[in-house]
Amino acid sequence: MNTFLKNTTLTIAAAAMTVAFATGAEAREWRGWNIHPPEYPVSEGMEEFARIINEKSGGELEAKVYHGGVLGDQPDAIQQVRLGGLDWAVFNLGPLGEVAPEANVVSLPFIFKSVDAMHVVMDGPAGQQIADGLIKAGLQPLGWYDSGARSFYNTKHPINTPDDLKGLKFRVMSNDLYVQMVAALGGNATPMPYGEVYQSLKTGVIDGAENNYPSYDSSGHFEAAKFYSVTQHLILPECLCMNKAVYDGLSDDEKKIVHDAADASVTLQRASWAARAEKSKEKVVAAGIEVNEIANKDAFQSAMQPVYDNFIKANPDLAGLVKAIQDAQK
Ligand code: GTR
Repeated sequence: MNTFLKNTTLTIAAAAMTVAFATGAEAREWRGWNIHPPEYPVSEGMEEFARIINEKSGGELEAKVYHGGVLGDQPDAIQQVRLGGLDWAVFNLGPLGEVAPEANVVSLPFIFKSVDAMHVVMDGPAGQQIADGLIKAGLQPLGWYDSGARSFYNTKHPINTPDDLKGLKFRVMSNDLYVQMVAALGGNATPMPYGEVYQSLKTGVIDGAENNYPSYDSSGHFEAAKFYSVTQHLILPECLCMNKAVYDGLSDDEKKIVHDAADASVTLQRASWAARAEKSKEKVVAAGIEVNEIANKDAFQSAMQPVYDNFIKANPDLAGLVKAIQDAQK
């Protein structure tokens, strides 16, 4: 057995033991990973999830959230929750695409026409297929959180056409699709942990990045990169999920508590997201950020054809899912 498989097997065995422990008399703390600071819609949703679980289980289950990425960066945390080193988290579907090809479909740029369309798709059969892919990867999805639309920002100039990306280096999340996406637009991309972006913008290691308004605001990136161009190339949901072995070890009553808590946290997170998106936009504009809307995104969209073609070539079995998502929005 190679070392990775051996370690994986050992970690899965350890996870199974902790399941037995969790279902026993003593409560075990479920360690929850969160990349965001406490004052953020994802964080509020996670706190609500933990609060309801702790309350409804009468102390039998104890979910806890560690904010601010203190338990590691996102790609590492995904592996930890898969293997049982951590119990639960909210992950962006972007980096999740690296472990579940089905989840990668939402990282095809411009696949969703709007946040509302994304909700409809994720709540239907396509969302179920994506959830099944995550389950195969050892993650039990419990609900989809909002994270709006991502747009490019940089330290140099507004982006109005793909040509404006030329010569600029952008940080992207850990997913090869994003490297291809930026290359297809004529720029350079480098995957980098979220926590390193601020400093890298300040020191000129990168010229830009891409994100929604709340993250652009809370990360302080707006202080370093003042040109925000509303490309809205990615609308990525986020997944409230837990280690599958821990979930499978729960009784039916406990599963019900977990799902009720997840549903309530999704409702709270989405409402909080909508309010925060407005507030963050106002805040960065008041801080002197130059925002430019892009009325016609055709040039950006048509440049994405090779990204779609490569994806289908590498994942022919997912062509149907891509088409189903497109058809559901016609
Ligand atoms: C945020 C997202 C995080 C993380 C971050 C990033 O919008 O909520 O989970 O993915 O973007 O760019 O790394």
